[in-house]
Amino acid sequence: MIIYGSLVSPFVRKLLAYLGEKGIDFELKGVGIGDPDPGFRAASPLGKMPAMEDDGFTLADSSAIIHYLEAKYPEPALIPADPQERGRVIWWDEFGDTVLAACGGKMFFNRIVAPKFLGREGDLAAAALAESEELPKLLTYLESAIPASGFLVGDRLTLADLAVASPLMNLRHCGCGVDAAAYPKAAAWSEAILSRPSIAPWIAKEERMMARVLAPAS
Ligand SMILES: N[C@@H](CCC(=O)N[C@@H](CS)C(=O)NCC(=O)O)C(=O)O
Repeated sequence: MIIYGSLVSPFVRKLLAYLGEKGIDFELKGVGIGDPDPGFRAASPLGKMPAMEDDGFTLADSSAIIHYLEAKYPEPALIPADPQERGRVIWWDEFGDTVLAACGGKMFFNRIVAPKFLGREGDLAAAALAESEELPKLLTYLESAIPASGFLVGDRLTLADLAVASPLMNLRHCGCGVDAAAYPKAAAWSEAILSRPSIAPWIAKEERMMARVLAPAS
């Protein structure tokens, strides 16, 4: 199976963590925004990452790919069968992919991707507004919703944990990771999820890449 994407995308990171937790073998083919790679373009009709090619079957969108893989490889289940738990997992996946990734994306894109990867100025006012107005509301909600189990749904890891922790990594790249003084439960939970062996080696690689990208020009 080939996964197309970049390590710094929250959607790609979520999928890589999922693949690691499931123990599914894959090859990561690195692509950037607007990449002309023919395999990527064939797998992703809108040119967005991640995309997948599995024995000739192509699919884009992190959640679509994960639902496909969950049906193909049911164990260990990361999308529970219990109706209420399943509903909650989909809620958190949606929360991570839409509001949280969009908020983090305003900071990550405008402060890092635009100037460092695309060679143009980002909208710094939009980034500042997202940090001061949007993010506190989302982290306050997350802080209030983390159960004593240490997992967002039930008493074990699910897609919910991967989907919400992944965009928080992009905030960390911007120097505004979860503040442990203000959000102690969210900070401890996200640290635990992002340290799991399924994703920690990818994060170490991405941090090395970001250190190079953000290093002052000599
Ligand atoms: N809902 C999609 C979102 C994918 C997405 O927006 N990926 C971004 C990178 S983080 C992208 O490829 N953007 C390029 C573009 O919009 O042209 C998913 O979960 O995979």
